[in-house]
Amino acid sequence: MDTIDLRSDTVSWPTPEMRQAMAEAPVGDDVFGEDPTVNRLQEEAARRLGKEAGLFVASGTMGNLVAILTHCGRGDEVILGDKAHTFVYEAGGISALGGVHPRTLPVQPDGTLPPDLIRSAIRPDNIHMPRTRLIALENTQGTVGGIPVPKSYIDAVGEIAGAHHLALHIDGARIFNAATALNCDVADLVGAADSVTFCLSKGLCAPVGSVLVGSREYIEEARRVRKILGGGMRQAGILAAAGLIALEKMTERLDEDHQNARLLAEGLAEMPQIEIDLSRVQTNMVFFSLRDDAGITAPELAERLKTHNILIMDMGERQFRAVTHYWIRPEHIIQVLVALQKELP
Ligand code: TLP
Repeated sequence: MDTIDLRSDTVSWPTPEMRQAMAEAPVGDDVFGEDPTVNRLQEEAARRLGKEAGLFVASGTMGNLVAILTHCGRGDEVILGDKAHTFVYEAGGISALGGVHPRTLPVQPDGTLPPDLIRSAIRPDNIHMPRTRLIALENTQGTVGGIPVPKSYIDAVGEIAGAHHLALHIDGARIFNAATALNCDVADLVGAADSVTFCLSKGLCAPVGSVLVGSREYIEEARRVRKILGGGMRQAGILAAAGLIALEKMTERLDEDHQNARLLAEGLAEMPQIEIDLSRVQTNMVFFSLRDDAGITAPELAERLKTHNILIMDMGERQFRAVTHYWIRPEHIIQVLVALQKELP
C-alpha cells in the first residue's frame, strides 16, 4: 500500500496472490448456483465455522441484514447491543427494509450483554408487544476496542436463546481475530450460534465480500432474501477466488496484526500526552485518547500525521482508533510512533 493507513482493516488491499487467483478463477452464473469458485468458498466457509452451508454476500452489512431478515419477520424483535455495528452503523437497514424492531441492551466493556438483561428483555406472549425472535451478538466487539468475546459467554447466551425458542446470530465480522486472540477453534467459538456473518474483506484482505453461514435450510431461505435485496451476483467467482485465499491463508496470520497493535499501544503508553488502557488491546484495534492538556485536538493531530503519509481515524475531539492489518508491518508502527513524537506538542 502507498500509505500507512490505520483507519480500519477495511482499507487493506488484496495480496498479489489474490489478484492472480482472481484473474484465473473458474466462474459460472451464481444465481443459478453454478459458480464453482463461489460454491467452493461457501462450502469451505461452512466447514471452517462448523455449519452446514454458507452464502457469499457483498458486505458485512448485507450479511447481517440478510441474516436478520431471514430470522425475523416484520414487527419481530431482535435483542442486540446499543453499540453493535448493526444497530449503530448499518443505516437502520433491519428496520428500514425488514420492519424488524431493535431492542438494545448496554454493551459492557468486555463486549458482552448482561445475561440477566437479555432474559428480562425477552417479551412475553402478549398482543401488545413485538415478538422476540432473535439475539444478536458481535465478536470481536468493535466499538469497545475490538474485544474478543469468549465461548463460555456465547454458550451461555445460546442456552438462554434455546430455552426461549429464539435464534442466536453472531456478527463475526472479525471472528477469526477473536478465535486467534482466544486461542480457540473458530467452529467451537460459534458452536451455539444459529447463524454467523464473517468478513473476508477486513483483516483477511479480500477486496470484497462476507459469508453468512448456518443450517442448510436457513441458508436456502437466506438465498431468497439476498435475491430480494438485489444481492444475487453472477460470475462472482472472481471475488470468491480472493475470498478462498483469505479464508485458507490469511486467517492463519492474524496474530501478527495483534502483535503490531500491541507494539503501537506500548509505544503510545510511553507518551505523556496520551491515555491508553493496554489491557484493552487484545486484537487488531488500538483505542487511545489525548489528555485534556495535550495542546492539540485529535482532528488536528490526524491532519498533521497526513504529512507523514499516515492515516488514522479521529473519533471526536480527543479519541482515536487505529487498526492494524496485513499491510502494516512493525517498521510502519515505528514510523507512526516517531511521527507522533514529532507532532505532539
Ligand atoms: N466496520 C467498519 C465501519 O463500518 C465502522 C470498520 O471500519 O470497523 N460488523 C462489524 C463488527 C464491522 O466492524 C463492520 C464494518 C461491519 C459489520 C460491516 O461490514 P461492511 O463494511 O463490509 O459492510
